Amino acid sequence: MIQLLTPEGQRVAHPDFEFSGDDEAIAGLLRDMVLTRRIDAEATALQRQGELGLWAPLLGQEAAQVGSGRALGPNDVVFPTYREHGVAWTMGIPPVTLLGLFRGVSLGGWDPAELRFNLYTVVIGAQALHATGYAMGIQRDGRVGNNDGTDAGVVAYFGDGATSQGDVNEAFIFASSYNAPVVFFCQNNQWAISEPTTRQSRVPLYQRAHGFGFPGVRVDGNDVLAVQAVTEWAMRRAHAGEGPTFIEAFTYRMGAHTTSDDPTKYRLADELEHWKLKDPIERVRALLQRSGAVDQKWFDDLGVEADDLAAELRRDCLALPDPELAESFAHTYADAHPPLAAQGEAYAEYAASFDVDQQPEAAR
Ligand SMILES: Cc1ncc(C[n+]2csc(CCOP(=O)(O)OP(=O)(O)O)c2C)c(N)n1
Repeated sequence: MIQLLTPEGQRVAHPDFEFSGDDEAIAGLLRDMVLTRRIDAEATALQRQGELGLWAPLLGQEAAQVGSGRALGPNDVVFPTYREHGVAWTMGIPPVTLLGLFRGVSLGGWDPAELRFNLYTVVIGAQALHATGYAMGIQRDGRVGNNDGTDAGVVAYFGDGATSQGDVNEAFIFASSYNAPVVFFCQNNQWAISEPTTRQSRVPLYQRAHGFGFPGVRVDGNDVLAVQAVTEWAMRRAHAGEGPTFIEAFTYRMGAHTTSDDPTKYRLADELEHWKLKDPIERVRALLQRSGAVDQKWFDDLGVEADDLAAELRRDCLALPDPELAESFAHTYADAHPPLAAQGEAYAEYAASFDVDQQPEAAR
């Protein structure tokens, strides 16, 4: 397993991978992870208070998401699953737009083309095929192997459970057959809801890639420096036209699968205690404290920034407008067509039937 920073916050060397950033870059990664965790905690609280229908917490996966997100270049395109709040943060998605989805007032809210971050995918593994098809398109557009700053790549995020899904395996075959510039980034958080990874795969997940004919690596998913270094390497391969890579980020989902799940029903408490010692944020904090790269005021300011961000998120979430259902007839298809117009009219008539002022006196 590739590691550049131990759980105790000691940097270690690896023969093939090196973190390219300086102290400032490391502090930036810590800031990203702390703010991501704060957004996640606030969203979880909002769900518990009935303000969101559901939330998929990422607690414990901050390094896997921030490290990989920060490895992406200006032309790269992301196909996420439903838990990629930290990647979304690195791509510049305003966090409140994510909450809009889970509050049920929006079907997205950001422009995937502009932000290069596609919509969340709840259908397990479907985005692996979308990502591979998109990568094949990039390749045919001549956007790989130019080595002039225009090269592009694609990242598909998914969980360990998704690797059991047909779509993901089909994506592997297409990506390998066509040498597509796609990085498959698997966050092995050990559980697919209540199903442990070990029951789904007889070999470590990264080894499966070799059977499809492309490199697979396992990185310490709680080590943000290693995740960034490994993802940069995989993106360089994609950009250079060297084909797909599979990254298994070995991590742990410290919270529930979603807010409607209770992991105490299937997981031992000891397991969680063990992983708490590998916390992705604490090891970077220890490193920066020991090296003196930042002072105590920097940490204090970050705490204030995180609380302010959470307060703003809460305020903006509660202020999100409810959608007009009638609008969905305008947004479902690119162009209008007669059956849709008829459905829209039928809906308008039905909705009006609830307006008592519109009804005759006898019917009220
Ligand atoms: C095609 C499909 N089958 C089943 C489900 C129900 N489902 C939702 S999440 C989940 C487990 C996913 O596990 P994993 O891929 O490891 O992702 P994690 O949430 O652990 O990151 C399942 C089976 C679904 N959303 N889509």
